[in-house]
Amino acid sequence: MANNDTIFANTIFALATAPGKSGVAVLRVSGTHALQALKTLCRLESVTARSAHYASFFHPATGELIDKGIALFFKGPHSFTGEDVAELQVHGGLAVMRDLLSALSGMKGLRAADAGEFTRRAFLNHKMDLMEAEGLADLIEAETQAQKSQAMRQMQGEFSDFYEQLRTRIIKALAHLEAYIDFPDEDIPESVLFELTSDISHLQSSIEEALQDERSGERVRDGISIAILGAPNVGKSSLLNVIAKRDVAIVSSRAGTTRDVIEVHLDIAGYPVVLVDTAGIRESRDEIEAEGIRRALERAANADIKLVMFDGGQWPSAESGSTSLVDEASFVVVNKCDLLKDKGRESNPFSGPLANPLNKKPLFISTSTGEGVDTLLAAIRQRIVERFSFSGGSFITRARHRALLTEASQYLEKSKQDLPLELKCEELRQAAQAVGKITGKIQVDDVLDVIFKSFCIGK
Ligand SMILES: Nc1nc2c(ncn2[C@@H]2O[C@H](COP(=O)(O)OP(=O)(O)OP(=O)(O)O)[C@@H](O)[C@H]2O)c(=O)[nH]1
Ligand SMILES: [Mg+2]
Repeated sequence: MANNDTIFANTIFALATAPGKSGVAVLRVSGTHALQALKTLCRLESVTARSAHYASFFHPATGELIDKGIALFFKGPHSFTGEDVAELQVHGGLAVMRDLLSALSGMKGLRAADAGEFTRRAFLNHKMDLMEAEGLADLIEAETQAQKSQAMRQMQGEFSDFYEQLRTRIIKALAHLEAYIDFPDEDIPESVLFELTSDISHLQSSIEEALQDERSGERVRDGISIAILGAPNVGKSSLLNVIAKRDVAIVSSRAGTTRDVIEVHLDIAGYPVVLVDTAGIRESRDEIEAEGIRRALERAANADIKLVMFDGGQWPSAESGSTSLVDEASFVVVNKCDLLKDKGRESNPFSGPLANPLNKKPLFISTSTGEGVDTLLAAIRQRIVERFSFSGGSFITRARHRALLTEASQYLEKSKQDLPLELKCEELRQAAQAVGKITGKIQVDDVLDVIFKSFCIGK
């Protein structure tokens, strides 16, 4: 049972490296008792900050030598959390780790850290803002190049600058307006209100511009979804397997083989991609297949890119259920081009202004011979880079940022209405608060738990 010491302990400790066997593991201790803990463990009289000490670590209860390693001390506020921090670099053995953790947990004022607690303290001690903390979490999660570079930019405060400038501009407008609050309305020069409305409109345009980013920041973070769609038996699962380079989905000559949504995670041009194979779309009385088709259509609606597939053996005849799925976000893919009839490549049911205003050019492939697959992949790669790599980058990487920015824009809109000055000011204040919540400049206790719980323990 936790005693009072544990409950009120303000010094936290955790393994900062991944649990398991490793050459070196790092344990981190943060809080007012960090220095004392280090001295006790290493039996040192004094410890120099920011110097590496080659030390022996002893269990205070048993006196047993646990390990030899490096001890480091960072005096607050010049540390990651802003508090006194001790870092122990030891051998990454399971028994070493268990003994060290047991030694630390037996010390007065120390307790095991919660998930994300080190970063939370860094935020509370103003070492980083909320945007930067989220960037750090994303950096740890990053698997692809695009994810890494976006997370780095966010972690280094590039995105925070955008939001802070926005907030400062709103506050300036607010201050300007507040200066007139004690004036009777008729004494305020027309030009002041006119200038203010124009400033607010400029602010709104900056926000709208940021919102119109094709959700590229969120896509980079969460993955771009590509759905393979089409009638049964056209070779959707075969294409998934070819692109994934392994037998993920069952392929058979029986129509209606795939019933569920099958996902494969890939890295295309540095972007995280979720490639989705779906059930063939047709009228079906079979309850399970019908559910599969419903899920396929749902995926189609949410996909960033659609690969709408047709059977080369039938081409240029094309199933209407599939043709209706072709839109701006689609590629028309004709599979089984090894079975194409003479002149099949010249026929295009999608050409002509009436047949299809999008005038999609089909890509001919054969998952059996491999023909055209590289060309299709190159086309997908190009589309991803075109759509998701904004030169300036997106400032929005989570739904939270988008919702608050949208909210800010709505408050700005209201502030332009014909309202008493006090109410206009209130709308502007709310707009500034919404933007402030993005970087955490405005206290946001309710979201802190959600954000920091998603970190791993030790970060
Ligand atoms: N000749 C030829 N046959 C192919 C090609 N690609 C796939 N097939 C065959 O077409 C059949 C159907 O392939 P699948 O990949 O299971 O088709 P699917 O679209 O996933 O089918 P459902 O899951 O039923 O919707 C299998 O017998 C494949 O071997 C191709 O390029 N050429
Ligand atoms: Mg299939």
